[in-house]
Amino acid sequence: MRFVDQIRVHAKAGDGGSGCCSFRREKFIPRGGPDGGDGGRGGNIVLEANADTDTLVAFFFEPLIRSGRGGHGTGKDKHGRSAQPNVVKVPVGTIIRRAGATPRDPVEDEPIVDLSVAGQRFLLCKGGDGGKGNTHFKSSTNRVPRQHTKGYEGEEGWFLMELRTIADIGLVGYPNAGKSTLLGALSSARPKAAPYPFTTLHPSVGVVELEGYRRVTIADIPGLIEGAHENRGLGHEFLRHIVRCRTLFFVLDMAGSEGRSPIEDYQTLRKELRLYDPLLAKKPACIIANKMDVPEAHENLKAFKTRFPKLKILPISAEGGEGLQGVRDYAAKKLFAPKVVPEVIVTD
Ligand SMILES: Nc1nc2c(ncn2[C@@H]2O[C@H](COP(=O)(O)OP(=O)(O)O)[C@@H](O)[C@H]2O)c(=O)[nH]1
Ligand SMILES: [Mg+2]
Repeated sequence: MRFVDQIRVHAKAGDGGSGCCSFRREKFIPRGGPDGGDGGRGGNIVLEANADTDTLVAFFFEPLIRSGRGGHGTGKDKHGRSAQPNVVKVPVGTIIRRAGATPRDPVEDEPIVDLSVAGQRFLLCKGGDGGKGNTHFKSSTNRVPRQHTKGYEGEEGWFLMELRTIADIGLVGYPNAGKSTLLGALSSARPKAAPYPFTTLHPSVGVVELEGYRRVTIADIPGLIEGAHENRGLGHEFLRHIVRCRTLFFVLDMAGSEGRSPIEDYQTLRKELRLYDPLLAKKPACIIANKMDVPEAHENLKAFKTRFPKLKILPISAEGGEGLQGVRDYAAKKLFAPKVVPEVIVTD
């Protein structure tokens, strides 16, 4: 099974309960008026971005979302019970699009919601209103109304859920550039490992503690190779993961080990990203010049700076623990604007 970061689901909110047709029956009131209560509302389906969930795998096994129907109205003007909403937890960073009823149907380009902040809620399908009891149909000309209405149907639809947020910082680089070493050196905690049987591409995420109790997440996303944009290797899997990292840190082997050239490496990395999604090329990014403990690295860094004078370059030795404070400071500066909570479209 693959890392589930995209899944089509069908959601249907509860139908409303029916209104009731009933008349008062009491001692000494032989022909009482109508007293049929209204039906209750069907339960809404509400999505909630949840920070403790990091996969859509639950929907892989159960791609149907439902909520309860409203109770029917009863006599003595008793209204049916409204059903509780079904609040469905999805990972922070889940994007919802309208889809068709079969996998071949097109998916709408424009998302209907991006659940990007923990706690954010979105009303996906509204429960149906309850029907009206016969009390509502009483009039001067109709004292014995038998009309009552059925409950309305709950909204339903097919949706595509897509998970795109991985971390604040995505480490992008060729194998052996030092991404894993850097992640280990920077991060104090690892969020609980998600139980994906598919591990080769599963991004490894760490938490970096910054001054003032601020924290950012950083992801080591292995697997970028040349031709990734053509889906070579597991290219698209990889690229989809980095789309929603807020910033990218390109990790380069500045020592040029194994005959690599940092300049070429950087150009190829950028090219792969651009060919996959031009937006990726516009993402805020900086260069981590790693392995600066190796003497040759200094020459290479000089050449690199001459070639790319405008790039922000942070020289480090991930293994030797040099320059890591510079990386933290840069992360704090770039990422630690207070998070704006996007307007919640509908809350229940
Ligand atoms: N000399 C030197 N070697 C490093 C440094 N950082 C990582 N390495 C070595 O480079 C190799 C690849 O590192 P790794 O973190 O696994 O790279 P990844 O494939 O990008 O995750 C390992 O043998 C590391 O010990 C560094 O700062 N200096
Ligand atoms: Mg690694």
